[in-house]
Amino acid sequence: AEVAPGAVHLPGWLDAEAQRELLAACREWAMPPAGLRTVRMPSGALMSVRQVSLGWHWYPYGYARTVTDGDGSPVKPFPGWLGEWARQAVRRAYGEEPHAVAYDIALINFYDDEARMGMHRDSDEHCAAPVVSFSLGDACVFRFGNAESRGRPWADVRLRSGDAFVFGGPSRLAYHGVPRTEPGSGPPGLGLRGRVNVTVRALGE
Ligand code: MD5
Ligand code: FE
Repeated sequence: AEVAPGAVHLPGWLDAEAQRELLAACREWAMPPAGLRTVRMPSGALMSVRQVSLGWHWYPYGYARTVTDGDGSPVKPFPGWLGEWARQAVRRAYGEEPHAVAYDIALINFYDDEARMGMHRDSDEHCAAPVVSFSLGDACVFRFGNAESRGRPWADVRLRSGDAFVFGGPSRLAYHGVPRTEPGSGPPGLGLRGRVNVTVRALGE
C-alpha cells in the first residue's frame, strides 16, 4: 500500500522462517566487538533504542568505518544477502528494477517496551537510494510525516513483525518516528521480547 508518494508498506513481506533467520542474524550482529551500543546525541541525551550498524557505523550525524562512539572496533561487514532482500522489496514496491546503487549499510534498532524514536529525517546518506525497513517482534506505531517539519500532517501506520517498508522518491527525506511499541504483540513463535527494526541503506558517493 502506498502511504505517500514513494512510501510503500509491504505487510507480511517476510514469512515466519525469514523472520527467524533475520532475528538470529541480528542477535549475532549485536555481539561485541562492534555490537550493540547506546547512541548519545550531541545534546548529551541518550537514544532509548540500542543500535548496531553494519557496513558503515552511524553516529549523529555521519558515517564511519569504525565504532567512533563505542569500542573503536571496525564495523561488521554488510552482508550481500541483506542487500538482495532490500532490492526484492524495492522491486515489489515500485514494480521496476532498483537503480544500480549497491546497498552497503544496515542500521539495526532494538526497542524495549519503553523505547521510542522521535521525529527525524535520515539525511546522512549521500544518495537518494530508497531506504528499506524490516520489522521484527512487537508491533509499533510508525509515524510518517512530511518533508517540511516535524509537525502535522502525519499518518500513523501500524508496523508488524515481517512487514517491509520502502521509502524512496519524495518520501526519502520525510520526517518520521516511532511514538510507541505494543509490548507483547509480537508472534509467539519468534522468541523476541520487544521490537527489532532493520533499515537497509546506501551511503553513495
Ligand atoms: C524504526 N527506523 O522503526 C525506524 C523505521 C531509523 C528509523 O527511522 O532511522 O533507523 S525506518 C523508517 C524510515 C527510514 C528512512 C526514511 C523514512 C523512514 N521516511 O522517509 O519516512 O526503527
Ligand atoms: Fe529514520
